[in-house]
Amino acid sequence: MSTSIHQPDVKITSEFWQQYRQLIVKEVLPYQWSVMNDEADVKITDEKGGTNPDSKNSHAIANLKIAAGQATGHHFGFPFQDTDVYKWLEAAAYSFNYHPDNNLKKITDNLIDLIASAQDDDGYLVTFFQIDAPKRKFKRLQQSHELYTMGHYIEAGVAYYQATGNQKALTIATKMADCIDHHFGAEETKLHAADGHPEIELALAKLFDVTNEKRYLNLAHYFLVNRGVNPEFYDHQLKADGWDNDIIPGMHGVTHRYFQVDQPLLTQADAKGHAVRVVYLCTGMAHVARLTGDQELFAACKRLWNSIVHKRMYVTGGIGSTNIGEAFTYDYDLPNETMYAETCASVGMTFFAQQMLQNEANGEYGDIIEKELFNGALSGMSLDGKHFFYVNPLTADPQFQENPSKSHIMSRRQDWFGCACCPSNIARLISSIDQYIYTTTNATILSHQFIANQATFDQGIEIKQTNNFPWENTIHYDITNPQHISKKLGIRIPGWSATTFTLKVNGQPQTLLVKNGFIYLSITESLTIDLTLDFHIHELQANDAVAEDAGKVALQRGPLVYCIEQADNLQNLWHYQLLSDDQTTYRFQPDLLNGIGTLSATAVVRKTTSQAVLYQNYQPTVWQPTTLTFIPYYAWANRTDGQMRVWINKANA
Ligand code: FUB
Ligand code: ZN
Repeated sequence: MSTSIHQPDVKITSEFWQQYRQLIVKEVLPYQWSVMNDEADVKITDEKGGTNPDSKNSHAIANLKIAAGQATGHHFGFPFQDTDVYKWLEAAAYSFNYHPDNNLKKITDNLIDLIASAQDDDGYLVTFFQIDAPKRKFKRLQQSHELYTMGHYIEAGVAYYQATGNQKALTIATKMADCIDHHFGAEETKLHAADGHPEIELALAKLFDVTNEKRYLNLAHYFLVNRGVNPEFYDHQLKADGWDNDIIPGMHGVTHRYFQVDQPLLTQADAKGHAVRVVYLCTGMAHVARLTGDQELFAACKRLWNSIVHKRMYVTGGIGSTNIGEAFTYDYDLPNETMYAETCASVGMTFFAQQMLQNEANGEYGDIIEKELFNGALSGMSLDGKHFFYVNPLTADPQFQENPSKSHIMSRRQDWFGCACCPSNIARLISSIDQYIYTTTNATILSHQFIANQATFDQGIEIKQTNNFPWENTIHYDITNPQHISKKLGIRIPGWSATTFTLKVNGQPQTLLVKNGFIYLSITESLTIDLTLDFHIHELQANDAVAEDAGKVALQRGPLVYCIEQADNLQNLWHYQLLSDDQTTYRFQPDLLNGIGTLSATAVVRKTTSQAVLYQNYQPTVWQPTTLTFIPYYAWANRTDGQMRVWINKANA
């Protein structure tokens, strides 16, 4: 069995990410805390379009106070409302690693006390059931989110304990895990199933990492290998609890496939059902596979990885092709107007990729971390840190609000959601980004993200990485290894730069073979490395099987996928067409959208006729020359409301 991976101490120096990490501590955390305490003047939006019935309050902290006996009343919100608080707490914990803050720490210490008071003596803590349905605990696992909710606390508790040493935070987590272990497992007297929403698996693996308590790892393993073995389990429970006596209205009718229980997880070939569930499940599975050495589990991870990344992922890293069930559909079905691409799904995909990389050195996992960090996940939050996307579309139009099958695609980020899973998820990812740059084993350090930093590893090895990524393509490393420890450094050569890069070691040009997406160098002696990546503007086309993108291209420079917005391009965006031999230039604009690199492309725009009729006889199109301005996808919807597109018509494409 392999032991847990020792994380280096990483200080982020990247200007791009420092801006975001300061935003987390200055705006995001205070804002989200005030929302969860019902102190912010916000509009709460239904993530599917429309308005939440209680459009002012989250009640997430109020629910904990009621469960703790510090207030009275009923539970409000989804049965997993507590998780908003836990993910926020986890984000705050990570922020202490780079921005210690006594005032925030008082708040979070008090929050730990509140959570401890809300926890039942046996370790159970899900405020919905404690307050309003104590007799139904663990009786409706298909939709109860009980293990999902406690799993999120366990993640937060581990992070908080690691950041602050607060023992109580960890004890709450171990009591929860003990409670779950008491009720679930292979023994006759226990429940033989896991939560409808995976999460507990990855949480128990993290808890094992910090406690070394084997029961937690065994339980996580049990949940994984047992998933889908008895698909009828949920149906039996639903019948016993009252078939349509739903906690989440209508959920009893949802298919097994949605929950990834229609067949044993270990035999599932395609990513199916609810996208966030799949990637949380895979994150736990990859972590447990590494910890246990279970190759069957790892093979299942790889199958699902390939299904997602090679057949079911948007060019931005978004996943989930339909809003019905927030789900995967079928291979190459990547509609741009009715898609989902939930922020949580991109965040979860980053978790999955990180775990895969800890199993094996393959640059593709690093490529996906990068794709999500700079595109699909990052677009979930506005530049002011107070507005969030639930859905991250590739085509948007304010008019979609008038069409119920598209109204989930918003062209403005929202203050908050009735189901507010995404805001704190993106917060915890950004505040922990230092954990996504290196992966270490005894013999090798993998440097897989080009996020400028200073890192200290075991035995005094230090790596200083300087760059102006994602805007500039030169990456400089200063490596010191004072004890001459025998070590290799693997540097990821991104897929978008695979054929064109140059490398110098101590100023001398080198030619190294790329092995599974990495080049390897010995760093037993201190040295400098200069890597220059390919920052040509790539025009990407989708696989022929993607009907939606036929005749279109998407632009990418370095890790950034670009889009066009009406703020820069005034006509309806479907009227633009890139020339077959378009010339595209790049310019950094320090005063635009906190400083971004824009692209200008030679294009044509359709000369529209003022048609009085809906249809008329065909007339050849008259094209007028124009320039199309592109901005990085993550920065869209931060100016005036309007249309946005990633895939652009291309002449002769
Ligand atoms: O079910 C809990 C969370 O709510 C999911 O992870 C999100 O997709 C949203 O459905
Ligand atoms: Zn979400």
